Amino acid sequence: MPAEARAATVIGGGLAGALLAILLARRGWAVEVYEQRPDPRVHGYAGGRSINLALAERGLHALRLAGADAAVLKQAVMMRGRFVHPLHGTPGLQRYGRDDTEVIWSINRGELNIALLDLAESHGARLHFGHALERVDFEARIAHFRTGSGSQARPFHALLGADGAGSTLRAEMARVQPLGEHTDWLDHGYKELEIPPAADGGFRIEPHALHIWPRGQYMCIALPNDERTFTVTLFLPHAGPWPSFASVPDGAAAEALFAAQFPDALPLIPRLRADYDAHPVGRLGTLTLERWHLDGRAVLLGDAAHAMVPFHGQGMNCAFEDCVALAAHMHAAAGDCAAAFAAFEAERKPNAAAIQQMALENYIEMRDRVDDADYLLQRQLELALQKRHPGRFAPHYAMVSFMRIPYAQALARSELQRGLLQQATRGIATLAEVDWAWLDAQIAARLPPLTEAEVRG
Ligand code: FAD
Ligand code: E1W
Repeated sequence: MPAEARAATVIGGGLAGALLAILLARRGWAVEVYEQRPDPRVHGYAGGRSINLALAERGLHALRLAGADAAVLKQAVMMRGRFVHPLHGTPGLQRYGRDDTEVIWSINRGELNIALLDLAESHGARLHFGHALERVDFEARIAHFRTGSGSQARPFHALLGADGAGSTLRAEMARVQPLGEHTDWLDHGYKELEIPPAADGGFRIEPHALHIWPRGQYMCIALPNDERTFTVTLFLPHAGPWPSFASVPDGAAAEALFAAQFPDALPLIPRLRADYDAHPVGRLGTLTLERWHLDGRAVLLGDAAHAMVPFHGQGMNCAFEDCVALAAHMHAAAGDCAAAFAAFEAERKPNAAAIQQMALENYIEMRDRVDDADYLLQRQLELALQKRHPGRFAPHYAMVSFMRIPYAQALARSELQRGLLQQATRGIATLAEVDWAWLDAQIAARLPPLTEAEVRG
């Protein structure tokens, strides 16, 4: 194919943009990356706060394909399960998987981004920091960037939009052709706080877990950082009766909320007042588009195409799966970007919609159900059924976090399984009372075996 056909301009040097640049540059593509922020390797990462993310098998697999897994895992903290802190009752660890091969990883967003940018550059991608996309002339194929020293015009062959939930490229594409865009804002937002190390320099609570304080209509979570701190995220409704961000307007009110509802967490967060006052309330929502691309000229991926609520910890993982799929389609289409983008959209749109739905459903689960007896019994039953029907029954969490079965198939199987789990546990208190004959017959009849491809992708 002609050399200019194997050229791509990536908008956004965040998580998806940097990974996509690696995957294309490694295959010999000429890749330019334009990122609005300054180089985080020189200027530090946005704000300097430690923000972490959960990396699961889908994201880790993409990092392996990019040769980035070792560099990333070096700085990761293993999380074996969710550590639930009920208001009354005993806190404890609920394992995510069967053993330490089924775990997820807490990684620092800034360090991850820097590792990916370094690798992209080492494979020949050219990075342009301090370049914010502001206008695109799709007729002339020229993109205009705002820089510290005025506006810059750059010709392009194809634009790959990894510029996040507030994507400027998306807005520019929509001026040429409506994308069928819709955002469903969640009526809850979030605020980030921090648990510093203990006096002896160690972790203040169990390091190898994702901590959850479920409180029915709202919750707190904490993920470990390798510097022995935890990033705490408080999720509350924006408005309405206490507690909401409207009714907890400042640090003093937040301290009262924690004293009443998160009494074990309060002494762990010494800078609660100041951080609550200083940090913004983040907004959360689900973004859907009918179209992800403008023929062969531009395509969107990651949050720019399908931002989701964070409650399954899959936004980045899904964005990384997008990168692998898009790079593969672009390479296979031998320069026909319109065909590649159409094939990418067809493959990924149903899967993005599925994880968006599962992420919304998981908020209710996390804030309201993880400390219920019937929830725990259903999780036990899932593990028992996985043993009884290996290759056929996989727990919901395992399909999303430890397997690479397409999200849409994971969702379909989970919905069917949920019905069985509910029916099988109705009115009983222990697994000894389960009607195994009925359940085995249902599973044999209704759940087709998982294929190797569904498990490995
Ligand atoms: P981003 O990471 O947002 O990157 C976009 C990049 O584009 C940025 O660098 C930005 O500066 C740049 N940019 C923006 N506009 C322009 C422009 N005009 N010109 C040039 N550059 C531009 N996901 C997980 O998998 N696990 C988790 O545990 C998890 N936890 C989360 C917790 C919270 C509270 C939230 C809000 C999200 C969480 N996510 C998680 C989701 C995850 O953060 C996103 O899905 C992921 O960052 C998407 O990557 P992206 O590259 O598409 O976008
Ligand atoms: C994970 C922000 C965030 C990130 C996550 C998760 C959750 C709750 C949240 C989902 C989960 C890792 N989850 N945890 N336990 N059960 N489901 O797995 O990333 Cl709120």
